[in-house]
Amino acid sequence: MSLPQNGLSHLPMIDGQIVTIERFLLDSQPQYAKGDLTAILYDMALAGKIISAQTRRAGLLDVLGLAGKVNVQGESQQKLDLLADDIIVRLMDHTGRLAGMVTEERKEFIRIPEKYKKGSYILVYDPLDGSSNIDTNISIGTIFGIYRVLDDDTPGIIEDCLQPGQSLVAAGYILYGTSTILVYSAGNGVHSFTLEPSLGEFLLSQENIRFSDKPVFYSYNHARGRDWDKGMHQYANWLRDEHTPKLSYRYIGSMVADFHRNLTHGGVFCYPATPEKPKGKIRLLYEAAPLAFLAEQAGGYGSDGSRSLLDIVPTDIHQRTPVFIGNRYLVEKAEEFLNAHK
Ligand code: AFP
Repeated sequence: MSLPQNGLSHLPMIDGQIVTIERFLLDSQPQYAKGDLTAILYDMALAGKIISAQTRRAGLLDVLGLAGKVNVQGESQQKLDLLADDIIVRLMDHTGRLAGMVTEERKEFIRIPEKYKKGSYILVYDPLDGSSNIDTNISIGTIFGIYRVLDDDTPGIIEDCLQPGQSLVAAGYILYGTSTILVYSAGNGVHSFTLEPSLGEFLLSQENIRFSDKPVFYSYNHARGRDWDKGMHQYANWLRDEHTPKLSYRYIGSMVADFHRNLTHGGVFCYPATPEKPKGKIRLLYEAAPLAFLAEQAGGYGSDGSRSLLDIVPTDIHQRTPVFIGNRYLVEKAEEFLNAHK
């Protein structure tokens, strides 16, 4: 990103040009495309703006704290989770571009109401990842993935969502941190946009993001270490004691924020299996697979410890998976340690 000198230094620019997300998406659209995918991505940017505005005011409005409900994962739903979920459904269900949705916050596959046209895409999302951090003003984010339906002529069905990450046509996240950033890939590199709050516009801030080949960070919940198997212990020891140059340890507890930091500086995020949680904690469809898609697009890799996260064919829309994601060689090293102690 070049630094302009003419009083516009608060605006992200690429080679001196200010590029809005709308312009970037339209320019990136293949000539043969109808524009539906572009429109869904643009709608997600709008959802991100609305959710960002709500999170920024969360301390002022009555939206902090628990909503008194428990979601399908058995976790307490925060008010902001429900609000973010509602915003996305209200923005998306009537556009004629989707055939259905899956969200962390609802047990069932969301069908498009019959009164609206059915589209050719499926949206899967976690409206607010890291929501247990909301009350303490820590970064949280929306993660999403977009699939094509299996059959354009039938109404959206649950099987449309049970596709492996390899079939994702696009994925991304919106991180509500010190600034609001949208990161996405439609299979042609990973690009990030920063929300300029006074304009309400996402402006291109980085094109073709790649994992640094000199990673800096590793991230996992160390407190879960007493439950790890030998392979994970040895991998954690290797990260701490043997990797050169020395890595730093950082763990936020919002995977999307941990992922973003590691994408920016290089590193690895792990949420391994334990006897108590043999499938780990992270959800495959709307957390792990979209981030693994982005990782691969940025030259990295996402694994469940023995195979690519993108190769797993979901059997349940809310299934969980162990996650190792980040720089390819760090993730492959995890696979090596875990497989040696199976
Ligand atoms: P919440 O959305 O319930 O806060 O969970 C966040 C998350 O799925 C992921 O974003 C974190 O990395 C992970 O859980 C944190 O879990 P631990 O508290 O077990 O480390």
